[in-house]
Amino acid sequence: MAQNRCRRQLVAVFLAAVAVVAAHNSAAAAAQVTSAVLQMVAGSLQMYVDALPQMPKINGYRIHHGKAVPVHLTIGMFQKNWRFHRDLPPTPVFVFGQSPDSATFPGPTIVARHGVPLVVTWENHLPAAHILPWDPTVHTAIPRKGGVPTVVHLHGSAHPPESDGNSFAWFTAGFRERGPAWRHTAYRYPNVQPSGNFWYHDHTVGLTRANLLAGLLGAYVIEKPEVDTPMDLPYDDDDLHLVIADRSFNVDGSLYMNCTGVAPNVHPQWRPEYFGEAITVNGKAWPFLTVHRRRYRLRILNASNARYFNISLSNGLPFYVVGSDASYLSAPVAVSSLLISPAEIFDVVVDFSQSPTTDVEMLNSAPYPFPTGTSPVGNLNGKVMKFVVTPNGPLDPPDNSTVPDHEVPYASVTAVPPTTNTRYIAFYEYRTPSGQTTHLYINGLRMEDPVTETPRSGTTELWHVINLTGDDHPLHIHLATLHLVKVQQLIDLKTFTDCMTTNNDAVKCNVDQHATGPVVPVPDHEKTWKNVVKVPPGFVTSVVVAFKLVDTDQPYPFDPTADPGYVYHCHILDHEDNSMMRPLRLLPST
Ligand SMILES: *[C@@H]1O[C@H](CO)[C@@H](O)[C@H](O)[C@H]1NC(C)=O
Ligand SMILES: *[C@@H]1O[C@H](CO)[C@@H](O)[C@H](O)[C@H]1NC(C)=O
Ligand SMILES: *[C@@H]1O[C@H](CO)[C@@H](O)[C@H](O)[C@H]1NC(C)=O
Ligand SMILES: *[C@@H]1O[C@H](CO)[C@@H](O)[C@H](O)[C@H]1NC(C)=O
Ligand SMILES: CC(=O)N[C@H]1CO[C@H](CO)[C@@H](O)[C@@H]1O
Ligand SMILES: [Cu+2]
Repeated sequence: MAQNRCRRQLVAVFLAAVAVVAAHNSAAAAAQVTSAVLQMVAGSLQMYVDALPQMPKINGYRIHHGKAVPVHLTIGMFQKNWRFHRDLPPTPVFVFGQSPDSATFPGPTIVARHGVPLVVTWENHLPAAHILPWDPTVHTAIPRKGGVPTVVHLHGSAHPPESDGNSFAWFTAGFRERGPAWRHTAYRYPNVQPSGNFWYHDHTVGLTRANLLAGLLGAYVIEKPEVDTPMDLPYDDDDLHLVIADRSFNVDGSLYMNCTGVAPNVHPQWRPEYFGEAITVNGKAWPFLTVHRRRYRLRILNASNARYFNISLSNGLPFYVVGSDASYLSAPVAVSSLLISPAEIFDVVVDFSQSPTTDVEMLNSAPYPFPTGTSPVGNLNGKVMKFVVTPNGPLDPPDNSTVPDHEVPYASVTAVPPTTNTRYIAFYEYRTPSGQTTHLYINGLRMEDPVTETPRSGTTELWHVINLTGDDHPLHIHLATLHLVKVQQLIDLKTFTDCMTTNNDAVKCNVDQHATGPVVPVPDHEKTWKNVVKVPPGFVTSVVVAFKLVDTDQPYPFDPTADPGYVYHCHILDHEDNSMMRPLRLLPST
C-alpha cells in the first residue's frame, strides 16, 4: 500500500525521465506505517537474545614461501534475506559477499597487509528493483535500462582516483550500464598506509543513503605486523568488530524508510536524516556477547545514516582508546564515554577482568539529530548491546595482551605543521518558508559545479570548516587524512550567518572577528590522523588536511591527479546525497 502510494505520487509529479526509477521503487512497506507501528515492532524485539555474530574474514593477501603476496578478490553485491532478530521475519537486504550464501549484513571483513596491493572486482548482482525509496529529483544515477546502480568506496584509504569509487563511477548488474566517471572493473588498493581501520561502502551519487541502509557496507583492516605485534593488543578471538547501525523495521520484517519527503513539493521522497528505532550491531538488533574475564579489542564503527552515538558501559568500565579511524594514537586514552559520528571508527580495549558485574550494557545517550534533538535515554535507542562476563575456563589461554604505554608517535599531530594554503569551507542548509529542509550545500555549490578545491599533491593545508546549519556534520575527505587542531565558537553568529548567506565569503564576512568565542578542547582520543572530523554547529572547526602519507611524510606512490579525481563531503548520508559533496582535484607536486 505505502509503496504504491509512493509510486503514484512520483509518477504523477515527474513523468517520462523518472518513470524508470519510479517503477523500480518497490519500497517494502506493507501496511499503513506510522511511527507508533515502527516503535511497536522495535519494542517487541526482546533485547539481548541473539548472539553477536562476527562477519566472515577474507584475507586480502596470501602467504607464499613465508611472504605475503597479492591476490585478486571478487566480491559481489546480492539481494538476500537477513535475520536481524530471533522474533523478526527475515528482512530483504542488499549485502556484500563472495557468494549469495556467504553474503552478510554487514559484509565480510577484509584483512589486508601493509605494502601488499589488493585488487578487488566489485560485482553488482542486484535485481532490477530497489528495495527502498529512491528519489529521482535529487541529483542521482538513473540507469536507462533499469537496475540498481552501485559503486564502492574504501573509506579512509589512499588509492588512485580511478579506484576511489567516485559517485559518478556507478554501474548496474553485469556492468551493463556505467556512469560517466566509470573507468575499470577492477579496483586497486595499494595498502600503503600504516595499520588501521577502514570500511568499504556504496558511494553512488544521490543513492548512497538507500544503498547503505539496505546493507552495502563492510569493514576493512590494514595490518602491519612490525607495528601491531609489539603492542600486544588483544588478538584473534579477542579482537572483534562492532558495526553499529540503526534501522526501522516494518511488521513483515522489511526495512522501513519513509518515502514521503519533508518538503514533498521540492523532493517527493528525500528526507534530511534517517533515524531507526532499533539499534543493530553486526546485523543483529540489540545482541549480546559472552566475554571472559580478559581484555578485548573492539573496533567500533558507526554505520548509521545520520545517528551519532555517545556510548558508555553501564557499570562504568572505561574504554582504552588505542586508535581513531585509520590511525593509532600516540598512547591509549581512557574514557568513560565515546561520541561517534556517522562513519567514524574507534579502536578500543575493554578489560572485562575488571568488570564489577556479570552483565555490562553498552548504552547510548546521543540526542538525534545531534546535538540538539531528542534524547534516547530511557528509550529503545538508548541501548546498543550487552556483554555477559563469564569466568575463565581451565582451558582458556592466559591473557598476555596489554594496553600498551606507547603507540605510534605521529609527531605532527601535536602541533600545526607548516601548511601551504588556507581554505574556508562553509556548510549551508536551505529551507522552505515553513522551515523544511530542501537541500544542503558546501560553499553554496553543488557536486556538479566546477571544482574549487585543487590542493597540490604532497602538501598540507589548513581548512577552516564553518557550520551555518543547526546540525553537527561529519566531514570526510577522500584520499587525505585530517587532524583536528581547533574548535572555536563564532560570536555574533547572526551577523556572520546573514553575511555568509548573502556573500558566501568568509574573509569578506570578517570570519576572524567572529571566530573569537570559547575554544572547545580537542579530545585526547581524537588527536591523531583521522578520516572523519565532527563539525559542530555555530563553530569554526580548523583541520589540518594532509595530501600525502602521514607516517612517512612521503607523497603518494601513485598518480593522485588522474581522472576522475576525488570528492569531499558530509558523512551524514542523507546530506551527502542532496548534495553536501564537492569535487576535489589534486595538482601535481612541484
Ligand atoms: C513520514 O513522513 C511524513 C512527512 O514528513 C510524516 O507525516 C510521517 O509521519 C512520516 N512517517 C513516519 C512513520 O514517521
Ligand atoms: C556522553 O555521555 C556522557 C555520559 O555517559 C556525558 O558525560 C557526556 O557529556 C556525553 N558527551 C557528549 C559529547 O554529549
Ligand atoms: C554514524 O555515522 C552516521 C553517518 O556517517 C552518523 O550520521 C551517525 O550519527 C553515526 N552514528 C554513530 C552511532 O556514531
Ligand atoms: C603468556 O604468558 C605466559 C606466562 O606469563 C607464558 O607462559 C605463555 O607462553 C604466554 N603465551 C603466549 C601465547 O605468549
Ligand atoms: C548551535 C548553533 O549555533 N547552531 C546554529 C548553526 O547555524 C544555524 C544557521 O545559521 C543557526 O540557526 C544555528 O543556531
Ligand atoms: Cu551533513
